[in-house]
Amino acid sequence: MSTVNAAFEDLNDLAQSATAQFANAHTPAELENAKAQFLGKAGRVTALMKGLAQFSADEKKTRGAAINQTKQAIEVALNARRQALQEAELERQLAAEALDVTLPGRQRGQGGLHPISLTWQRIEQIFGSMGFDVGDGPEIENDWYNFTALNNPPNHPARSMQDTFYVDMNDADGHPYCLRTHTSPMQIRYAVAHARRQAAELAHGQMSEIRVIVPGRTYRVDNDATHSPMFHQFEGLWLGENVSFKDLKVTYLSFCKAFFETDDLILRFRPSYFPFTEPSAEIDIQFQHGPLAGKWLEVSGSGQVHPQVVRNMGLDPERFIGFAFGSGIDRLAMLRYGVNDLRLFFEGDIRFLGQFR
Ligand code: 2NL
Repeated sequence: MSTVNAAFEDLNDLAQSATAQFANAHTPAELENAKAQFLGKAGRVTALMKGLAQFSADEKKTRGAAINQTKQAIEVALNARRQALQEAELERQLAAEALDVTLPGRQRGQGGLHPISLTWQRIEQIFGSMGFDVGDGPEIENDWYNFTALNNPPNHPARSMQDTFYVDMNDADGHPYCLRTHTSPMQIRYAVAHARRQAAELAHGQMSEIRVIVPGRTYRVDNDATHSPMFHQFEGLWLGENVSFKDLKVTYLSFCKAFFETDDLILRFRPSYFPFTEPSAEIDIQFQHGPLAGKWLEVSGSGQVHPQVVRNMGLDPERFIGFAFGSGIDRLAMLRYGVNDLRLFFEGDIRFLGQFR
């Protein structure tokens, strides 16, 4: 075997072992290390080139050409491996960053009604089923509708600035307007309108009932865990020829049973005083089962509408008799949902509000 042939076989081995080492490299860094062993300054191909110096001009030519061929073959193998690693890396990245287009999209949060609104609607629905109309009117009232028509004496403490928010503007009688402290003034307005509409019928001895509830925002100077300066009330009014406390009891008990979704409920009247009713009574209820069982809970003020108030409505108290009541919507919502701090309703925290349906 000539030296030239022996050299060619060495070169063949060299190219093969380079290709094998490149295949063993699994990262660009490993591949660069492998490359340095063959093509680097101290690499094996470089060493062969340096070794040419000892040969004659002719041999330099043939050997040099053979080494160059080998070098090119190694470079081709190197580039092929580089590309393979790049493609593998790209594949890996694509797999890692892949979007699952079958995942559900980001939904907008589903809104819902405020627990006070839900309670308000529930009250309207239940009283509606018992034949009550719904009245709605101004939150800024004058002195007549908010106090005088309701038989409040001129110096009644409820009129004081400690209890009532006043507006910096006077009505026709020279009294300041105020934020209504209850929804009764709207019931007076409703009854007055009813009395006017019915005037013709009344002249012929006919009479139709007034049966209305007025839910709405009301305002008092008060602020603690059980009182908010703005709160929600609903008042009921039923006036007719023959409406009695018996009707009040049946109406309110039926309402409570529907509202709390239970028949295991008893109701009692407790004597009280309001300027606009006589006699007057607090309404207490007691659950017979469940977490509140056995406790009397005050849920409403009530009474037979005072004859002077009936007169102030433009109606004849000798013909119109009946009852009225006033209850807190917020308080009923607290009892129904088991909420112990009124302020939660007004803080607007979505984590709290989102719990009610
Ligand atoms: C209370 C007391 C009450 C009334 C409200 C009323 C309305 C008219 C005529 C007569 Cl138009 N009365 N409303 C009657 C008794 C009690 O509310 O402390 N509620 C939370």
